[in-house]
Amino acid sequence: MSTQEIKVPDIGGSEEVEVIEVCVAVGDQVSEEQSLVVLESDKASMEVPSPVAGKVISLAMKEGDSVAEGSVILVLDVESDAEASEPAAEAAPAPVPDEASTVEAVVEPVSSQDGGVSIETIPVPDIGGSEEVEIIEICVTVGDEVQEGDSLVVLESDKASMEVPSPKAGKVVSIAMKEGGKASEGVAILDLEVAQAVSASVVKPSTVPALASSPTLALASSSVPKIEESVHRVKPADTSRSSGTYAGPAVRKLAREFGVELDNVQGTGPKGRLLKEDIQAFVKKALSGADQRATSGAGIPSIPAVDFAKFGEIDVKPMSKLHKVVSANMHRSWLNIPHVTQFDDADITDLEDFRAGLKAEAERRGVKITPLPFLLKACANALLVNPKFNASIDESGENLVYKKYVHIGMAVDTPVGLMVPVIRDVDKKSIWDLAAETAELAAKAKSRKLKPDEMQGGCFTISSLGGIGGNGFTPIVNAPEVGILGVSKLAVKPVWDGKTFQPRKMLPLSLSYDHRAINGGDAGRFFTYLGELLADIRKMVL
Ligand code: CAO
Repeated sequence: MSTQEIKVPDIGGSEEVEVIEVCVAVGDQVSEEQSLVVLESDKASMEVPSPVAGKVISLAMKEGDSVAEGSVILVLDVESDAEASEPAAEAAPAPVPDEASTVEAVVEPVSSQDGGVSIETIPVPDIGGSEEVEIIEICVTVGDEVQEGDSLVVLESDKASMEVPSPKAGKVVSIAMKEGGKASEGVAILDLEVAQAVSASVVKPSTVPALASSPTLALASSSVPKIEESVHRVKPADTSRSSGTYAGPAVRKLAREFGVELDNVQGTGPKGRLLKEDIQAFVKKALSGADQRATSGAGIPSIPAVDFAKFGEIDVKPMSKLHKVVSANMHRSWLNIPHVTQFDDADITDLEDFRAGLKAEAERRGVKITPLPFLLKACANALLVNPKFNASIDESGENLVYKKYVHIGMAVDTPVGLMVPVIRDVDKKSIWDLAAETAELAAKAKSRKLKPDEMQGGCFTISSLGGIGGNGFTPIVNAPEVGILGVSKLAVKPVWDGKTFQPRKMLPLSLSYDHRAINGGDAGRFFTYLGELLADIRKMVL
């Protein structure tokens, strides 16, 4: 092992500068010119690039330290890079894989041909752009045999919790994560010993003998961890990123001057990088009051703390991350949106007869057909006819965005909290398709297998408590949508037909809407039209 101390270079005469960011961690493989730390003096911020490639074996500074020219930043093992680059020379250069297939390309050349098996590092796949998500559960232990599709870990981001399935079958040889830690796309989860046949298709036959005779492979056969570390390892994230945000020093400095949290700003530069303009726009919006986060709840007196234990036995349990996110979203929607809720009963007697008549075919097709697919279809139809409901107010608060697609969210009650998967292009799908898709998405939500993109892009939401009970409720609009339909439990009620009371199957509906985007007349028309469609579903095909 040959080591090299990397020191703070000439920093333009500044005596003491502050370390504002350490861009690498022990174990990272860094390339030449990759930023190691960000320093900041009174006059400037600067990134210190690595003069050589190598592996970080120790760090000599931490954020907040005051350092000067010549201070040791870190120690690099400069040989480990050479080891790594040998087999990697054959690999596709994929710094941070975007997809599982890319990951295979990174893993490809390091398959050890030992005893007909290879060791493969399984990285965190695309998790919808979330960074630094919490590892809430490790589902396997070393020695476990896993099948393709078996859950390896459960991750929980601000938006969702998700299980990461194994892309292939194999035996767990080591686990690189621990519960409570953080993970991002591309970070190693664990190492799998997989049958050689699996990798045979990705390792070029000509590559294998060459590797087998190389000194590096000799090491691989006797020391698997060394090999995976030097070759399987996924390159660390962009060095200008900390806490999930890409930004250069000048942008960070500007943000600090304004007291702006970088994580709250949406980057518009390449790869979502934050630009000075993004910080300026954020500050401008906050000052003008257009940023809802800055104004929500202002002036609302807080609820006083109560010592509940004074009144009897209690049990305090932390809310799941999902619960906290849902709770914050509800609060934000409730505070920001002037809600109005209208109520009506839809006569679905004929729809219910029709649905009952589909029972045999539903059984044949293996799907359960509840009123929900009909409600989705009727809402899609009503959204197309009443485009004000298929719109959002944009972030400036000055424009309405009308959507030409009809994606509808469906509230699903799960053991860990409320989730809202989104069914795309509802207007283009058949009742059978919708029945199958709602069942599939509800099952995925309940087993925490929804992907973040399956919960995005909704135009309108249906919250159906019909299977549970109740005769009415006031749903909260799922911002930035402007409408939500609450569905309660069907009841047979006497309805006057002009001569006599008839027993009719009446479905209690409640429609909440954002009164900034929709006025009562719009809502009345939407609701009446929806009721007519449900009363006579033949109208949906007109
Ligand atoms: N009135 C009477 N019965 C109804 C009904 C209604 N409005 N809607 C559904 N049902 C019946 C179904 O036909 C089914 O009957 P069978 O078991 O006899 O076939 C039963 O109730 C259960 O239906 P389901 O709930 O399994 O299926 P669904 O398609 O109606 O709903 C889903 C699916 C995912 C929306 C539902 O399971 C769910 O999670 N609902 C809760 C949504 C929620 O929490 N909303 C509140 C959000 S705000 O906190």
